[in-house]
Amino acid sequence: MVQALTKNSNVLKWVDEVIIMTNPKNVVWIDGSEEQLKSLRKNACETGEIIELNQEKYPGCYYHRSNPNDVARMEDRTFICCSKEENAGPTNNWMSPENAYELGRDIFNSCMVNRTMYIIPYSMGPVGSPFSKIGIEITDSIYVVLNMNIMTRIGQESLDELGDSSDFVRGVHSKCNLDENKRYIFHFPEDNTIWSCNSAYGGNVLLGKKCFALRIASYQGFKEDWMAEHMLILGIENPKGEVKYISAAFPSACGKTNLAMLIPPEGYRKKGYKVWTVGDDIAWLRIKEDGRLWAINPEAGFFGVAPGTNEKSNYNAMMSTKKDTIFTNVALNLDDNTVWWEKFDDNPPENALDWRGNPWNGRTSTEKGAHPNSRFTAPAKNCPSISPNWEAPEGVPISAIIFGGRRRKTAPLVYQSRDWQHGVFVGATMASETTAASSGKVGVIRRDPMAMLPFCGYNMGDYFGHWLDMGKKACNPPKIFHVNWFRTNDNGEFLWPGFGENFRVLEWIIDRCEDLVDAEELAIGYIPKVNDINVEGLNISNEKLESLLTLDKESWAEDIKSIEGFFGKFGDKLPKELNDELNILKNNINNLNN
Ligand code: OXD
Ligand code: MN
Repeated sequence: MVQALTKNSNVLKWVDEVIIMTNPKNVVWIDGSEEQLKSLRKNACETGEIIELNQEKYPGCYYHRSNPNDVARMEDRTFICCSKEENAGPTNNWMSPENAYELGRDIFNSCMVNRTMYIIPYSMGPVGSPFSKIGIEITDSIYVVLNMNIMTRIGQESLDELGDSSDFVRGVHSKCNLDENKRYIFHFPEDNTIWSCNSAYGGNVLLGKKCFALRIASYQGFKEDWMAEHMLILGIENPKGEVKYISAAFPSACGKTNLAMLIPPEGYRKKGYKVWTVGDDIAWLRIKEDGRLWAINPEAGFFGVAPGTNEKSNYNAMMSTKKDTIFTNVALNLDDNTVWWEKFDDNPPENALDWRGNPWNGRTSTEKGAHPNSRFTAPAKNCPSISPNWEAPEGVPISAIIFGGRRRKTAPLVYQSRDWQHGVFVGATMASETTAASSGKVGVIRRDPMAMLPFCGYNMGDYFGHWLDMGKKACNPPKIFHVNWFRTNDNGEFLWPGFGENFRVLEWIIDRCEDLVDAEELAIGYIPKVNDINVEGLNISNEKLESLLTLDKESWAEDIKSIEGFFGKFGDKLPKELNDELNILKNNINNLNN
């Protein structure tokens, strides 16, 4: 019998049940010690599960290739398994807990015979913070253990923090045999339980991340009066040394990691402005006695998309990956045993293996070297812009919430909601248009409320209600804004340069929060006066800036139709306040005269 790391009978009973179900050859409790991690890395290198990279250039870094059938989150295999279907709502796949447990038990049955089971205790959030929550993930994958070690705080400390409590999230993961037809990610919000089988891709198997910190936690927040959101958190320091914090929700692949690690334009840097990164993907928010919303980043690492990341587009992310990082599904340069991906630099390796492990020549091959969803798993503490407060147990106070999407025409560069209720409407109607690269069809709208469409663990109608409620409970809530970095002209060219220049928009947002700048009230909310966006040092014409801030009546009218269709799905679960806001918007747009 293996020595357990806890005497907590709730934990031990559950672990025993999983052992009986999966029947592993060995059981290993992960204590989080460097010694244990070292031996796991060695073991995984021996089996080929990971490859040690060039330790001079990439100390502590490893390379992993997943099965080509298993390279992304699978929304159609992801289920919310609560007792009543209506509580999962129209935007989630639902399965009854009975059916999901039965199906899961069938798949998990003896799936770890001849394998080692790893039991990973972990904390989402700094251990001991009043915001934090404990989870335990049982898995048969060393890759999962090593990634969880970067993305969360693993080991004995978390069990000590849990004590005798039964309040922990029970995660079971097995690669099984990576059978796509039996791949499921089941969430049981009523039981604090997650079961994931037949996948080894991060988003499906690092159960602390999307599964716990968003799907399960969003439901916990609904029950316990807090919020789990798909948001980055950053701090903006002005030359006086004052720091204001912003959290921002964007759909996947809209540049959250880039914004979280933004470097201000040179003119601002010279004056003493700085951006501090607190988190790049998830925020847990609570109301404190001061009536403000305070946020922590529950994660400890970045699980970032590699292609497109380079020293120009995101210097801080690149630096974060230079040590103790795991690279998944990128290209492997055989000359010096380092990594490469599209847009890494202008010098692709000629003697390489692509993400599938096939010989690949970056100069001549027409195929991509890295999978478009290839990833780096990097410790947050590596990031040069990491905030001194990123692990503050009390979190950071949020001044502004930003919602954003990828819209060609509809949304202006930035606008502010009239108040919290209107801001919730702005978040609830967030959307992104597909780009040619992602679907072959340009401009198809996917509505993605608060960027939580694939991550909300309960009925989104109730989720909107929870947002409205939190605004009523917080007497000093953040101001709510919407941004769109992706507006184009009639030739399809971007009007706004994006990246570090987005700081100019953040400055306007912070100034609005501090009542330092005026705005125009238009049909959709407050819009900057053209002269109030600082464009010093930026080569952009007034005409362009004006067109970034105009409203196009026709595309808003069309958007309203799409919102009506989307809201219709929620029936009487849609809070009345959101319909009221829709009616105000309709009226305002009708009265526009262009
Ligand atoms: C992510 C996502 O991986 O949102 O963060 O898909
Ligand atoms: Mn994300």
